[in-house]
Amino acid sequence: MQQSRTDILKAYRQMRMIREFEERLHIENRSGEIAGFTHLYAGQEAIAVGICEHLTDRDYISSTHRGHGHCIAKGCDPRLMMHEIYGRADGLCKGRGGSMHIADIDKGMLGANGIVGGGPPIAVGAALACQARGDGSVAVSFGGGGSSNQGTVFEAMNMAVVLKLPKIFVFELNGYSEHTGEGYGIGSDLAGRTRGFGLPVFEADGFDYFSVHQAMADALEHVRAGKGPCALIAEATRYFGHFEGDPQNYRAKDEVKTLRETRDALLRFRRKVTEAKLIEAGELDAIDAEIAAFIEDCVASARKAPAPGAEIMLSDVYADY
Ligand SMILES: Cc1ncc(C[n+]2csc(CCOP(=O)(O)OP(=O)(O)O)c2C)c(N)n1
Repeated sequence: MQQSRTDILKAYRQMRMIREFEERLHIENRSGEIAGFTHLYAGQEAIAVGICEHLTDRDYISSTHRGHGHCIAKGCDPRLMMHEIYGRADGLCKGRGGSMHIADIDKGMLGANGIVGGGPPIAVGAALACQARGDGSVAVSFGGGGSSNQGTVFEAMNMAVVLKLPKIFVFELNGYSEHTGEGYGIGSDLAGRTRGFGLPVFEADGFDYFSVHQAMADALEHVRAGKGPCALIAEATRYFGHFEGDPQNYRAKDEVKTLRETRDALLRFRRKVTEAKLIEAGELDAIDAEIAAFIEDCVASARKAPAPGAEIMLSDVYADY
């Protein structure tokens, strides 16, 4: 653990923010006030935060349908995200994107994406821009195990290798793709498959922030040395259904309960930093309480905020140059 106290507290705050955001949305979804599908990221926090803690606004990420955690980790404002998910006019994307299409270009967050495998080609374009700028910036795509079966991802991996781009392909293996076990749906060893495309692979324990943080440091060293793209593969879990409302009949009884009790990323982080006497438990408790109150307030303000009027239907349809 070579990170400073400030870095460690920031990482914990980010992971707690994601967890609280998602746990609360899980409850709020039942109110019927949130339109569209919601896919929650709780359980995978260590991956988004372990990776994005290395990035600045000059670096880019592309995300997935399960994008809230990536957005928060990359610096999007959680209050504006909450307003967006409620479809409000003052949401991060003016209420037009909702859960699955949150983007914030100023933060280098190129967008969540309802198309499985849609993010990697976009991030390859961003990596080309990074390469042209030559300032050490990089592009990262996040994707689930299911996305690794998509032709778009194969093409993106090949293009990144051909152009030797500063691009990191992150695969988060949370056990399932919709309702199909990844062990069944991914027909070959993913690391081997990725290497077959010419990408070195860095592997991490996705339940452990420090493991992901180290793997990302190694991945960045590789791409910033001009050696071309690489992949980062991390195993994790999701605590909720594929989407909100998924009855999850395909999961073993008590599967999630056991994972929460034995492998939870936040509990593990807490244990590590308190046992190493880097941080006191009380400091983490204070962050938990502060974030709980903050999310409560975000939900309250989102519920009150006005919806966009019909006039916005015709604006922002085409880009102005
Ligand atoms: C091109 C395309 N095919 C199918 C779907 C339907 N779909 C939505 S999410 C999903 C599973 C994605 O699984 P994975 O990539 O492992 O991500 P996870 O949901 O586990 O985070 C599928 C098949 C889609 N949105 N886009």
